[in-house]
Amino acid sequence: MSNVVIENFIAGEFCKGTSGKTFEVRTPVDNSVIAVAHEASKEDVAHAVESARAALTGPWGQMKIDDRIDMLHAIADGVNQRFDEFLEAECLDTGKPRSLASHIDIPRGAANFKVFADMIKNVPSEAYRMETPDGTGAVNVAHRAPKGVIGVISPWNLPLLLMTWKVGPALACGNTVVVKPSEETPLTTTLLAEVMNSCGVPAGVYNVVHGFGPDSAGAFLTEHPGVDAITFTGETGTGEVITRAAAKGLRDVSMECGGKNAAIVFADCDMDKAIEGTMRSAFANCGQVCLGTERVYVQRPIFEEFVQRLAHQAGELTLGRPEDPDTKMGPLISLEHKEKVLSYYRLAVEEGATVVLGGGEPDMTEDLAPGAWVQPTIWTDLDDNARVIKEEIFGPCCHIRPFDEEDEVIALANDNAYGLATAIWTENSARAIRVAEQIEVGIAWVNSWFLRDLRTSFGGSKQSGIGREGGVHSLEFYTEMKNICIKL
Ligand code: NAD
Ligand code: 6OD
Repeated sequence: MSNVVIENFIAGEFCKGTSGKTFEVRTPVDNSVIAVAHEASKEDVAHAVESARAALTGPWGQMKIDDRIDMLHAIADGVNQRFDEFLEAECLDTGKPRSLASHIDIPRGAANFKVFADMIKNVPSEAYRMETPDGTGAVNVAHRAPKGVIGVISPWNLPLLLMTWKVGPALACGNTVVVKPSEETPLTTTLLAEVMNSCGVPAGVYNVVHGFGPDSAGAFLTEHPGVDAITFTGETGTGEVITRAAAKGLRDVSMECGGKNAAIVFADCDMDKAIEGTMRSAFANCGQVCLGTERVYVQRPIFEEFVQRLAHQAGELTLGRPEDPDTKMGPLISLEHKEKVLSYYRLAVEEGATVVLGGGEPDMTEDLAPGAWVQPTIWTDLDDNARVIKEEIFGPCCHIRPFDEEDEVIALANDNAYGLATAIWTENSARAIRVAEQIEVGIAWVNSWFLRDLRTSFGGSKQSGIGREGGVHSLEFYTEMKNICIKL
C-alpha cells in the first residue's frame, strides 16, 4: 500500500476536502496501489468555483498582460525544472514508456503554456469604419474579454499534455480554471499545482478537484452554474452528458471526443514511411491516442506486403516497464479497460476476422502479470459493417482491408459515425490533397501522423466533437468578443 496522498487544490491550498471519501490510484504496470486520492464533495467543487470567480476580479484580473505572459513562461520553466518528477509521475499513473513520455507528454505539457502565452500577444483584433446618416461616421472596435471560470475535464491517455492544452490557453486569455483530471491519472495535475504556487500564481487561478464523473466531482463541476464554459476531452458518450449539463445556463462547450480513424495507403506510397507511420498511429501509447488508426485501407497491389511488414514489426514490439530503455509498448490504462479491449479481440473472431497478429494477452513475467497488458493485434477479412470496424476500441489494434479505387476508399473512410483524423500515404501530392479534402475529419495528415503545429486548428467532425482548439481557435473559445461602437 502506497503512502502517497493526493489532495484537492483549492484557493491556492492543498486540502483533503469534506467528503471524507478517498479512492485508490493504481499503476497498470502491475496493478499495485501507487496513491490514495481525496475525492472532492459538491461543497468542495463549489468552493473551487467560488475561489476561481474571486481570482478573476482579484490580482489575476488586475494583472498586466505582460506580467501574465511572464508568469505562464515561468510555469513552463517550472515544469521543465521538475521534468524528472513529472516524468516519473506520468509513467507511474499510465504505465507508458519513459521514452515516449519524455519526448511527448512532458515537453508538450510545458510547451502548451509558452505557445499560448506568446500567441495572446500577437492576436489581431478587428475594426470597422462605418458611415452614418449624419455624415460623422462611427468606428467599431472588437475587444476580447476572458470568458470567466472555465471547467476543464480531462482524460487519462495523455494526462498532462491534454490538460495543459486547455489550461495554457485558458490562463493566457485571463480566465481562471477548475480542473477535474481523470480518476485514473491524478498525479501530474496535482504536481502542477505545486509549480503554480512556486511561480506565484494567485490563489484561485488554478484549482484541482479529484473524483469520478457521475455523482462526483465531474458532474458537480459541469453542473455548477458558476462555471462559464466547459472544455472536455474524453469519450463521445461522456461529451453528450456534459453538453446536456452545459445547456442549463447556455454555457459554451468545447468537445474533443472519440475517433475511429482511417489510414489510407496508396500503392504509390513510400512503403517504409507508411509502415513506420502506421506503426506509430496504431500502437503508440498502447493504441490509446484519440488520433490513432484502427482502420487501415491499403491499395490492392501492395496489400499483402503491407500486412506482412506491419505484422512483422508489430510482433517485434517489446512490452515492459516504463523505465526499461528497451520497452516500446506499455500496458493499457487499467484492468477495466483491458477487459473492454479483450472483449473486442473476442468479438473480432466472432465477427469472422482473420487474426494476423496477437489477439489476446501476452505472457508477462510474474511481477507484471497482474498488469493491464494486451498483445498488439492485427486483423483482416472483417465485413465493413462489423462492430470492430465501426466502434472505437482504444487499444493497440487495427484492421487492414484492401481497396482498388480512390472513390471507393473515400467512401469507406467516411462510413463511420466519428470524424477525427486520417493519415494518407501517397507520393502523389495532387491525390493527397484531393483525398484529404473529401475525408470527413478535423485533421488530415499526409505522409505523417501526430505532427503538431500548435497554431493549427484541432478538433473533430461528426461524433468526434464540437468546436476547434489550437492557435487563434483556442483564443476564440476562451474569450468573449465584445464590439465597441464609437460614434464620431
Ligand atoms: P471518459 O469520457 O471516460 O473520461 C474523461 C473525463 O470525463 C474523466 O475525467 C472522467 O472522470 C470525466 N467524466 C466521466 N463522466 C462524467 C460526467 N458524467 N460528468 C463530468 N465528467 C465526467 O474518457 P477517457 O476514458 O478518460 O478517455 C478516453 C476517450 O477520450 C476516448 O474515447 C478517446 O478517443 C477520447 N479522447 C479524445 C481526444 C480528442 O482530442 N478528441 C483526446 C484524447 C482522448
Ligand atoms: O497534440 C495535441 O494538442 C492533442 N490535443 C492531442 C490529442 C491526442 C489525443 O489522444
